[in-house]
Amino acid sequence: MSLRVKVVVTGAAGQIAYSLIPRLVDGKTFGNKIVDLCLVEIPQVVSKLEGLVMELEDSYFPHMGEVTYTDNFDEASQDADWFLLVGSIPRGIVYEGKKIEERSDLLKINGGIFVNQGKAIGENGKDNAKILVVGNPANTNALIGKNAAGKDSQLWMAMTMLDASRAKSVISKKTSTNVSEVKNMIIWGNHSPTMYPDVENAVINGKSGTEAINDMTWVENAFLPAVQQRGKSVIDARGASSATSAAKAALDTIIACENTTEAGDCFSAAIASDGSYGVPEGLICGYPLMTLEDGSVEIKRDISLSDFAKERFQLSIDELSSEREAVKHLMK
Ligand code: NAX
Repeated sequence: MSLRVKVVVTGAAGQIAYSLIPRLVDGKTFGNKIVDLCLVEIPQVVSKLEGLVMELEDSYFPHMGEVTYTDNFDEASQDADWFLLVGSIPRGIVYEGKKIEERSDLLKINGGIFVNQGKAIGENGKDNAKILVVGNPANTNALIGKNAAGKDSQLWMAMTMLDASRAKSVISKKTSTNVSEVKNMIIWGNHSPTMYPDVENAVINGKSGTEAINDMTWVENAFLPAVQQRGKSVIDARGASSATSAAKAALDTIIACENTTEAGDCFSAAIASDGSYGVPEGLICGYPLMTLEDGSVEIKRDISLSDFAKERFQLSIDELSSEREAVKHLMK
């Protein structure tokens, strides 16, 4: 196994990245490996990264290798093992004279970015590179990027770990358990308010979620809205979107991919459907995943869904299909 890992982070001057980047080199996320960082920003702000690099140097990180920054993604992507695609144009900003409010506008603008980044990753990234898309709309950005990369040996994921961690937190409060006792927490579908966090298949203190919670009224009226709308609640309270929790979720996704998943557990991320659970092939859909001993990441296939769960999951699948339709001009 290689003792060095090269990680590319886009959106490196943004708020998630500020919390994320130092923890990539703290010796916990990648264990003993030396981590080379390549930080990417748009030309308008790339010079700010000089300050971040100074802070990294000043922070005493024995596992930190070479650190570079650039606005040239092609250059950054050379031989990289991991890509954390955090950068994207957020909703609410004025872009080329127009305020970006609609998800469809967001899809259009960010879609273009992910075509170019995907192409570069396919051409220059390692054959077994792993790509985690954080920038929204994450699932469809990953779909566009994966399509442009055209290399099936690379693993494209969209982040749903934050949704899973939020769900674990709500369940732990309801059942007075530590968050670490909530396992097999699955987020089905899209990283959007249609996602379906699955209480029934969670394992809480060793018991099935259905048995431990035994209150579908609470699931429907309290739990689902709390998890699905948590991003908005954070924005309302903080005046800015989730940053430190999003960074932690990205780190947890890397750790989940780098280590074998324990029996009876799974982790959440969205990957390309192979038709599993009735999802149209190719959609980047939230699934229960496992990392096997050989390091490959697989969909866990033995989960059964109640009629209630199937109905909710279908809403998210339909949304993913309509997003794919909206960006089909960006796909080969
Ligand atoms: P910020 O606006 O603080 O930072 C984004 C950074 O990306 C900016 O510095 C911008 O210059 C840069 N950028 C834009 N286009 C780029 C490109 N083509 N190449 C490189 N850099 C580029 O946003 P932040 O709060 O850090 O959030 C980043 C993204 O994460 C947003 O799209 C946000 O919606 C998304 N989120 C996703 C979450 C998830 O669970 N998947 C949760 C948190 C967050 O909402």
